[in-house]
Amino acid sequence: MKTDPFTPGLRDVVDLRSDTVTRPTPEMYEAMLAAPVGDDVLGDDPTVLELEKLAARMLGKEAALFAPSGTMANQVALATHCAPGDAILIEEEAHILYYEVGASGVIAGVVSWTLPSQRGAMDPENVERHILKRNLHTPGTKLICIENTHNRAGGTIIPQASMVAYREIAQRHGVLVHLDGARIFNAAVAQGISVEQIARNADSVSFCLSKGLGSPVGSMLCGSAEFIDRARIWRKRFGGGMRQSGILAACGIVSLTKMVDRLADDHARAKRLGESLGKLQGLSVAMETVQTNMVLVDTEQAAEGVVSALGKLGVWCLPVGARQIRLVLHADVDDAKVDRAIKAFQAVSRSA
Ligand code: TLP
Repeated sequence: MKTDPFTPGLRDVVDLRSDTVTRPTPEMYEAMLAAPVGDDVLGDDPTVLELEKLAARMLGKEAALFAPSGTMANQVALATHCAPGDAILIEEEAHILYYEVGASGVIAGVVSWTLPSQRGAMDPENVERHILKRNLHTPGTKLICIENTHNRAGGTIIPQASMVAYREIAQRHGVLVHLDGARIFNAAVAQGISVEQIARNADSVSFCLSKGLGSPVGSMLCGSAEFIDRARIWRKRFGGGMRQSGILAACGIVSLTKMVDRLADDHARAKRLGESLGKLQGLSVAMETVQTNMVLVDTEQAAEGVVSALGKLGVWCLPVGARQIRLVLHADVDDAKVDRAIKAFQAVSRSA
């Protein structure tokens, strides 16, 4: 059986564009081959059911739903919790706002009330101040959205004290909390706590199997059994009901049972990479933001030019601002590739 998932010639590329780029592990290929499957829309794919049970148990929720993407899991959550015209409170650079092409307005029809943050963490007092009671004039706040770790802040962790504060505020005002926990396992591993300790502060949690956990496709939405029953209808409405999706869920089970602890390696490599790059001419790295598997590199030169020069040296990354580049560590980037990335940055910074 052929299990090399790399396009010929591209195995040696140092791909730091995202942790979404990981190829399936040999164990995932074996799991796919061996997976019993059924029809998940009809509710009888045993591998999907097993994955959903496992995810719910790990997150400390009653139930879970397998979704094709993190975007769909988030948007299904919004549509399930909210009615059109409801307000959500959300951090101003959240993925739900920045990278989901306006879906919250188009699909759930919610009004997004945005708040500033410090490294992704909104000030709880400010959150409380902005909860609106619905009246003739204003939309009512239905949901507080949190992102942990926070992507655009550089993979930063939302402090547990803030997570607890958001939950308490929500309970006081009768609103709900949705956590975009695409990288909740990075947050847990970096803090040495369980995902359940983070997830208990939210009514619903989405997380991705296809990022640091290495699956080719898939995300989970977790919450109460009643919430997941309603979310399943929304997933169907989105066209997200899949059939023999046990093939994909089999990889998700490998992700949750075998790929969690290794996230610590990505975090250590991110620190090493950030420290080395911060010393180079024309580059700087705010190391206090390097908390998990991402490094935001500030460049004196236009980021686009630096990214294209690195690309010619076989190091791929993405600009996230006019003078900022994001590097993401993951299972397909080992120590040797980190060394190659550092060398490529050295070469580019010398020639600038
Ligand atoms: N993030 C991707 C891009 O969309 C930016 C990346 O490369 O980081 N929540 C968060 C916090 C995310 O970072 C992402 C993906 C998602 C949701 C959406 O997941 P997918 O890509 O599966 O829809």
